[in-house]
Amino acid sequence: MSKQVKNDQIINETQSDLFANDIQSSPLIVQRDGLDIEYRPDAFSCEMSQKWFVDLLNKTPWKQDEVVVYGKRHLAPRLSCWMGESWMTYTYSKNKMRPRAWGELPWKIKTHVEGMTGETFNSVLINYYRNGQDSNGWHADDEIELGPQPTIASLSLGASRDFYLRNKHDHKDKLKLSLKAGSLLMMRGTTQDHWQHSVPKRASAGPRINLTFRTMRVNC
Ligand SMILES: O=C(O)CCC(=O)C(=O)O
Repeated sequence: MSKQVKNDQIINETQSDLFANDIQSSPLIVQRDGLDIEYRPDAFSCEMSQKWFVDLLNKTPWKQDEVVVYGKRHLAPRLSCWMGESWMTYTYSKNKMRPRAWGELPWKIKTHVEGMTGETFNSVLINYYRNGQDSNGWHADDEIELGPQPTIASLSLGASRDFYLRNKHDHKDKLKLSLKAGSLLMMRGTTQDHWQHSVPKRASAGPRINLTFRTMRVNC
């Protein structure tokens, strides 16, 4: 059974504790204030997600991108690899990026995610958080190349990490999920217009890989 939070329900700081402490074990849908997410904690089995984690860790051509924070260039606090088709470009933190060709395993995982969600994707950004010091700051996946109201499927492997969402118009309005291995988080509709997300540092977290499947648009 899904836990549903409807449009008209205001989740205040106290109510967001609903998500704060527990390791969510049943599917969760939240649709309110422009947010439209669906979290499936057990989308993929432990065996499958462990195997995928090890294979991706060893076979992905990781690189450490640069990010611009307050006008200064820094190395991103994580390793990444973007895969897709040769015509694609993506402007991220003032860098024009080109994708690598699809690897066999990311393509296979994409077909599983598509089969499970009924969506189609043509690219994936794979992030590797080497330990709890690696992180992903507040941002929305609202790059022009993704077109309006993008659907994004986010698969987590390895260590669980806290994932926060905050309302762009009221930063006190926050939700927290613990994204565990084998889980799938769908972000849809106007989520990227009205909400930001982040993966903060956590002292003792182990290695984690996250794949966000996206659709890059040709003309936008
Ligand atoms: O690691 C995650 O769960 C989030 C990744 C993310 O925010 C992104 O790739 O834009």
